[in-house]
Amino acid sequence: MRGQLDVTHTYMIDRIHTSQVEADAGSVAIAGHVHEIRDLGGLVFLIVRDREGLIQVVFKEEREPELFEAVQDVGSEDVVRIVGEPVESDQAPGGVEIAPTEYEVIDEADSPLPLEISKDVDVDLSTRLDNRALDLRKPEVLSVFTLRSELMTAMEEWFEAEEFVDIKTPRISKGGAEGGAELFPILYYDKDAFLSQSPQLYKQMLMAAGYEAVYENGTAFRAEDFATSRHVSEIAMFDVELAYIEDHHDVMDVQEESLRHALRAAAENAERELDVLDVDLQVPEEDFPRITFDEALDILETEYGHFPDDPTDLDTKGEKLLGEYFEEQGHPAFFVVGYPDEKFYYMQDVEGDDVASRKFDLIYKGQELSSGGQREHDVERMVEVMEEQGVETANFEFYIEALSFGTPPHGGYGLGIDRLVQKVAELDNIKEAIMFPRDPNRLEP
Ligand code: AMO
Repeated sequence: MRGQLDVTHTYMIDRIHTSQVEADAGSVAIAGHVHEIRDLGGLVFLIVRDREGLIQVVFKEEREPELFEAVQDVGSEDVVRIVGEPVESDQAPGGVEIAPTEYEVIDEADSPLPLEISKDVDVDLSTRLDNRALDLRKPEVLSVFTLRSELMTAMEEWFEAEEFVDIKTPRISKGGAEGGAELFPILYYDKDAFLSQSPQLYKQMLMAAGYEAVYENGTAFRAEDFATSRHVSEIAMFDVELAYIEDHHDVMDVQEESLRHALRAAAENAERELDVLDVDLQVPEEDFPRITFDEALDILETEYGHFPDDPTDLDTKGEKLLGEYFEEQGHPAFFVVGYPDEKFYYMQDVEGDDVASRKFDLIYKGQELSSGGQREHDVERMVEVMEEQGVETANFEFYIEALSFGTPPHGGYGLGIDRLVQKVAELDNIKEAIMFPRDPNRLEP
């Protein structure tokens, strides 16, 4: 963790965190949820949980009869505050236990609990998500989100240090850049509108406007009808755009360095979380390999006899196999560059290029994490591509116009944060990386 949340302000309930409790340091106050209760006759062990961990409190009938009597009514997940003397104990988690001198139940929890918090019982993901507010209490789930917070803080830190401007683009739009079928329609007063699929058009308009380098830590909505472990309907997207680039390699450099910085920060500052999650996070210190799309197809064919169904894209299996191929060579992350038949905003068919487009994907641990590339800043050329592709230019007039008043060469990418967290925390399903995920069948909690 980035340091302890300071819970000792005078206006807060008097307590310290469980992780700050030291044996023989004099009386302390702690507060948290009752994680576990063990009743051994004349002895009651309470394991109390706060954001920083667990601590054992031992109530002895002989030693503190009144508190012992009071604790008989305690229930799992009650919120309690305990004052007492920390003493060394080999059997206690963390090697310290508290002998209580004060005990107070701040709030009682209803019982029975619909979901076990402390016991490692195998519950399917759907039940966990139905009871997400309770599921989020589990130390291993909390660790996912403190790790996520660490990654995002470090990511933003990198872009701030590099003087990128933090932007916010609209979540409500008249159309989308990524494909009509994936738009969520909404009623906007008396007009039809959509939830934003991506800040794509806006970040490019900001390049035309001279903002030079921007990032947006935002949300994107995709109405894909999926049932996979890597798709959700509401995604956390980290978008980046920068101008005056030579080519798409400058964009990949930014992505590579910022991701390495975030992973390093997680490895250093989220040690406890990684430990709880049993993850050995290896930071890819070497340059990420950059292979062309054709080279990717070659590897799949010669090494695995695999041919993606769509010859212009890599399929899930193809990404996974390429992931294994590069992982064996010590590269968990690599770029695939030059996808054919790309969206109109990517620069394509450039004379002298050995690739069909300047579009790349970043693949990390066998899964696509981001798409990006150099954009077409020559508006006439872009409109030609739009027409070739049958894109209705009338829907993009504000964008075409914005780019027609002088636009520097630029490029960028969109990084799927939920997928990043899924891969770093080694979670089976992307939904485990999201506090309250949305999919075609889930609108609550
Ligand atoms: P793209 O559509 O590839 O590119 O999205 C970028 C990244 O966002 C994540 N992502 C998703 N994650 C979970 N569930 C989904 N349904 C989902 N859809 C996308 C992925 C993906 O790599 N405008 C371009 C980016 C750019 O060129 O700047 C775009 O949105 O990790």
